[in-house]
Amino acid sequence: RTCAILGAPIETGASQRGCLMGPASLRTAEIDSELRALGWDVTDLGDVTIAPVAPQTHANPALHHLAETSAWITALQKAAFEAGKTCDVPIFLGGDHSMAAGTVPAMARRAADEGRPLFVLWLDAHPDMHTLATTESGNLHGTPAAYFTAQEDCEAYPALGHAVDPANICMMGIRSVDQAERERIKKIGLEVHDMRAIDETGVLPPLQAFLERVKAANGMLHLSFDVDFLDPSIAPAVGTTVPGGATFREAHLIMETLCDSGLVTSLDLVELNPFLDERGRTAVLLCDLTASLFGRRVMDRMTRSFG
Ligand code: DIR
Ligand code: MN
Ligand code: MN
Ligand code: MN
Repeated sequence: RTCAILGAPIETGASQRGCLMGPASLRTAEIDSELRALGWDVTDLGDVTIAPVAPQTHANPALHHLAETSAWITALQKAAFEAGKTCDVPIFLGGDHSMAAGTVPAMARRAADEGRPLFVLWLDAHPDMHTLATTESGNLHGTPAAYFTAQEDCEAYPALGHAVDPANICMMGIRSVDQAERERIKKIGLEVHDMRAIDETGVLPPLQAFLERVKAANGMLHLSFDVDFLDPSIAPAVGTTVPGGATFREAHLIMETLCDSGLVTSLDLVELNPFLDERGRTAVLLCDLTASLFGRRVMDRMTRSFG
């Protein structure tokens, strides 16, 4: 089976700089050779770039870097769609989470071309469900899920070709939600398994129920993995750490279960900020989690340790 790696060095959506280095850091952690060792045919497509853009104003004066982020979204919708044509499973290396406003609609288009629905598993501390009108921080990495589900007040972004049905989204690990996001989640009936729910049931029951739905619908499945899904004690290299995140084994168990399902058809690895890391440990952990998703088993190889 084949996968392609596409770097998305975008950091204009985040509150602090550094995500630009995410793709380089994941390559330094040898994400490609780890996947090749598991039998995958891996092509590295390099990094997406954008041309310089003029600033753009908006009715919400809090917004940061709207024009630049929009340019990234346009470039990524195209590049991610092209990447998806070249392989079974494209892997998008971020970059802050605003890149999902490019990759997810691209994967929705890819699924539509096959006459299949796209499902999205969103692993994150945050639902990223702000519109351009409701974000108070103005950090656009808080907006991609509202954009690709075609919520209102995202008109200043590039036109959305292929939306995702909110009924096809499952969010897990959520533990930091703003009031406007809470109201929107309720209004559209989004499936959110917050950390309290994970504490109570573990990760498997909600994950398996979701995978059953994907399978029954013959869906394609995009995994959008935000580093801050993980507990900061194991994944410090992210600008928006929130205490009480997923443990090492919860995260690996999700990846192993997804691997067994055979349902994942694309992947975002987002919000890695190597500037905040301890000796590359977060990049290495992300590579090891990706390896679990692509077939590595506990008994086959020890994961790399840091201490
Ligand atoms: C917060 C934080 N909801 C905001 N969002 C983050 O700024 O809109 N998303 N960190 O990843
Ligand atoms: Mn800024
Ligand atoms: Mn996020
Ligand atoms: Mn987050």
